[in-house]
Amino acid sequence: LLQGGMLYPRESRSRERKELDGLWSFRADFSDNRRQGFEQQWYRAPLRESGPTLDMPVPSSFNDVGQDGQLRSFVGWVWYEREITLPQRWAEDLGARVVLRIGSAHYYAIVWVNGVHVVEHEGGHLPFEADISKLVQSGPLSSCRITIAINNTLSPHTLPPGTILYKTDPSMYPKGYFVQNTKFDFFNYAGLHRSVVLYTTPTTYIDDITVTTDVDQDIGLVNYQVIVQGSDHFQVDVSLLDEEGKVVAKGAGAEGQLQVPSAHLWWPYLMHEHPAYLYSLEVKMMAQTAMGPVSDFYTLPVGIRTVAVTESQFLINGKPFYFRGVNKHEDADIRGKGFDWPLLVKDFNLLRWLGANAFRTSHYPYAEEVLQLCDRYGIVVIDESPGVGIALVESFSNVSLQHHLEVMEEMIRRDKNHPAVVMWSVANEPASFLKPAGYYFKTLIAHTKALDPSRPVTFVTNTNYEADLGAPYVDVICVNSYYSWYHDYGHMEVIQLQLATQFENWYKAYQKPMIQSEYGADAIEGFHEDPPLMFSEEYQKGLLKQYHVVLDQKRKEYVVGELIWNFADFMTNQSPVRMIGNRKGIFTRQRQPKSAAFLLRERYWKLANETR
Ligand code: BDP
Repeated sequence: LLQGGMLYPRESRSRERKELDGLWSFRADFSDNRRQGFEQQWYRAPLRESGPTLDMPVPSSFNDVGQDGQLRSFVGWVWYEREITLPQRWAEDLGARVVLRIGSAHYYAIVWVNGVHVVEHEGGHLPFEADISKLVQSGPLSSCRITIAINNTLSPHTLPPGTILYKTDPSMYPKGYFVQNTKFDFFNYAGLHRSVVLYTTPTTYIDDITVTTDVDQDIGLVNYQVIVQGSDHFQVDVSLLDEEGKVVAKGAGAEGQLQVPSAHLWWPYLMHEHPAYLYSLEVKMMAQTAMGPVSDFYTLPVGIRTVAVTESQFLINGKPFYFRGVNKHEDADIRGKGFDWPLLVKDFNLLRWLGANAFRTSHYPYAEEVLQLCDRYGIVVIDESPGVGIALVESFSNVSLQHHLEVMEEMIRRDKNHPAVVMWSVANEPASFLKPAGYYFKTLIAHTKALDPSRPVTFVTNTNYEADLGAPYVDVICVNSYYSWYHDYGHMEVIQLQLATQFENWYKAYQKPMIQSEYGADAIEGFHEDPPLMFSEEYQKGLLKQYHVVLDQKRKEYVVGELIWNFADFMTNQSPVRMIGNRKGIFTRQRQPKSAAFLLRERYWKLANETR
């Protein structure tokens, strides 16, 4: 199991935070073996001394900010560097712990500080950190140089998996020619996608907090556990504050249960007149150390709610919940997968305009700031791992499974305290009909449940119900289907029959609640054809309407949600079926509505009003 917590870096009376967003120095290693940077030790001296550098914004993907097609499709190591000046007090205060935290580096990262190797991390969507106190406190320097080498290569054992294909026919390809192949449908953007921050804590500090909640009559129960590092002799006090700042419960000790009479529950958007109620858990740690008394403070938002699954329902606070939602991507013009506040706020405004109450983080964990806004707005989340495109037998091997188990540990460690997260999705459209898939999903789902017994677990399937070897282990059946798009093209008249059959077959086999976790059609904004033709706005709308007829029948029985594919158009690899990306968005990539957005808006508000 993973060591240590991964609390979101927040300021407090005992903690400071410094963001390293902005321009970094950058170089892609175009040498034949892509290893020149290591051979010449580019981390030993400022990057500009080993050759020319580019200015690279952070956070951002590196692919789309330049005019160089070679860099856009680069596969291999890229180097980022930033020199910073630390506050003198950080360097002088031996009671301070200085931590470097990288929100996301896609895919494999190696980090040096002042030329000293401090940490490596595999996986592009989850944070990692290094305690760099010794390095910044050892010299006369109050400046430090951070070097991050990042490799975007995907192999059968990475998550998501990929393969490097060498093309060896000398009559067709130059010597050493290779391409990166993947089985997933989005562009493999890379770089520093989220903020890099430095933060401080005392040397004895709150390392992790875990909160789970329950409800007994009208009493909210908040179970908490605090992990402290740095000393065995400490005291922990916690207080729970309501939205007015009034203390409603207090506790002492590193573990316990707080009781909140007449608790305000955390409800999804439009399900209650005061949705998304958040308390604040103020944690205070006091320790006696060789250097004297030390205290640390951390405040965690807490939503009190319950989640449960029956044979045919998904319950939040005991009430049937219907996912009126979307699938998203972290994707936009120029910045690629780089975190961007204006984009994020726009997306949430669009979600609420739609009347949506949920989304799935297809197909990887999103930035923590996204989940924080979901907590605040009551947008329910199916939190998905980067297990997308698991298609080759090799990707079901023990090596791959081991890594997937670790990714679930990292993901749950980061996201466990968000009330908005109501279910884990361990994968999307794996080849779950392959023989090793049974053992793979049995182990993966059991591990996920052991890490977090409080939430249901699923994976999203497009395998036939009779062939799926992973489905027996999920709590909710999530099915993707593209009737009248990837087959029976142009024949919307078959959708109702095929969709009804899909639901009935699965339900008969498993008696578990079901979610239509993807459906949709490509439409190029401004293309109009009536009668509808594929790729027109009318076809996208028409196809959705056919799905809705059946969803309206089955949601009275056991269908508990629908998630459109996709919220917005997004970039993919180039291929003859992709016209500058995937166009199944109901919004364009620039977040302007297509006709289907208005259709969905009408539907979601109608559904919201029925269940309010
Ligand atoms: C599904 C995938 C999704 C794709 C979508 C599509 O889960 O990632 O983008 O189909 O083809 O198979 O549009």
